[in-house]
Amino acid sequence: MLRKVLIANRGEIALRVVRACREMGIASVAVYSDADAAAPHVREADEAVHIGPAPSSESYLKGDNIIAVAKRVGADAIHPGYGFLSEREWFARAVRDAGLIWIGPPAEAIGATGSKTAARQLAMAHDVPIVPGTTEPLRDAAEAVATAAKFGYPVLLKAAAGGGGKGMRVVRSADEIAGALDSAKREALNAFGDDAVYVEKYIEGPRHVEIQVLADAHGTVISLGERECSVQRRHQKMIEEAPSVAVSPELRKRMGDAAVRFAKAAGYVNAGTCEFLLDAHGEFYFLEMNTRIQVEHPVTELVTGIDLVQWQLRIAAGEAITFDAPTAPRGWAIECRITAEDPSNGFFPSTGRIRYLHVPSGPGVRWDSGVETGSDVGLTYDPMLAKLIVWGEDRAHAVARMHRALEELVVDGVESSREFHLRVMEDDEFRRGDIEIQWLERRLPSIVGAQASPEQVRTAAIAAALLADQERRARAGGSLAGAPGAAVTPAPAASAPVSAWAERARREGLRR
Ligand code: MV4
Repeated sequence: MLRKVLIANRGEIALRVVRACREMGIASVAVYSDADAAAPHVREADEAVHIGPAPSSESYLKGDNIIAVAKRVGADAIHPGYGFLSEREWFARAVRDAGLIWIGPPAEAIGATGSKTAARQLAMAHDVPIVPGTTEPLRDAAEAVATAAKFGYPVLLKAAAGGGGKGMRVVRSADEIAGALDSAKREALNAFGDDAVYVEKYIEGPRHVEIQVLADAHGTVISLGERECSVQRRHQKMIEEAPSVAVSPELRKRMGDAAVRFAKAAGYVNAGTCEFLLDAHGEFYFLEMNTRIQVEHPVTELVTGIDLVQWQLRIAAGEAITFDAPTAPRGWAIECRITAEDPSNGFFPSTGRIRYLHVPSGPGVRWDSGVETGSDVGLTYDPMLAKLIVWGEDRAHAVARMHRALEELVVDGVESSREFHLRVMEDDEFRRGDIEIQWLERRLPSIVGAQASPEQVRTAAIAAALLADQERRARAGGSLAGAPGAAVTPAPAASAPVSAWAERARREGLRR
């Protein structure tokens, strides 16, 4: 077994790994930037090492330094979490070359799945269905026009090195194709340093359904079933669940078998996820493999009873998978990503100190978070404050439980997505499971514009009256201002600097 694990990450996932280590009697080592000196993941780990200033390029992304720290503290393995260095082939290789155990797939498997065109070829060769289209980059616009004609409009131009929707263009007719190809290539070159673009048939209104796999180093690969991740906005998932209302036991078996075939073909070891589109006719298409533990892994843990992070550690240590793949999910799990964003203001990032945090609890509730009362929320890292995850006997029970848990949650000091998530739990279409990847964008106006509750109207009226009173007192000067020296409250500054948008845009590509 492993003795000491260095966690090359921060926030909730770092804490998640600390917890897995502690339950297994493995020592944990946190690393932290200036911004995270007081963070819970640092306090909870057995040891913590400062690795640099706040920007991740100078701390959490400095792979060579992190490896040096691991050697110095006598760690025998590195867990990368998600984001940051987790899917960098060079880092997985460097960790191994340094004589350390990499808690993730072999560098070769990251390489084999990294390019979309290569992954499509691998899928095709192993009977894993892919979206109709090419598996080679386009040479020029003429070839794009000819290919699109073959598959029929609309088509989607995609960056071969792509991810997160960058370098992607929907094309609905031949006269749009040359312009779309140019801009897709430019965007791909900018984002990935590679302008290769290929063509797929555009699937309208699919669901995003992914399969969790677990593979050991002895050739055993199992599927742990699906997660439904369709509730997303601009490629950021907001709500995930397991199982999916759209997946029957028979479809689960076929998708699971396809994911296992792909993982085997890629030489995959450890926890990984195969992403699929599932169309309205029940046809599924492999998109890509995510070669890391994912943000949404807890919903799978709750319906399978399997601790995925502990199995990541066991598999990295060479242990074999000793149990059979679960035949069916047990009950229903839903995860809400609670972010420091203001949904009523275009999800504008919110910053400040968390003055008070009340964490939901009670039956079937799990809270995975890297913040607490007193934490400062800035723009340097991802805006996710916490994952609120619930388990219920069935979907309706899980939705009711999530609603109850969200009502218990108090986040004071920064704006949060709590209200937004409450309104989604109340939404008729969501409650029917009637969702697909464009659902949230389409439904957002009615969700964020939802009628305020009588309680909210009352609170707002009281707040307005208090403010008006305060302003009257301020205008009247000292004589009306109550206690001597009572501060004249200045007009609140714009809630966040405009540069928050630039910061967000910069970060968008890093977030998963
Ligand atoms: C697609 C698609 C429709 N048709 N491919 C977006 C990111 C990348 N991972 C794949 N993506 C898509 N590929 C075809 N042929 C629609 C999307 C897509 C999407 C997929 C999963 C989750 C959210 C999405 C949001 C917009 C578009």
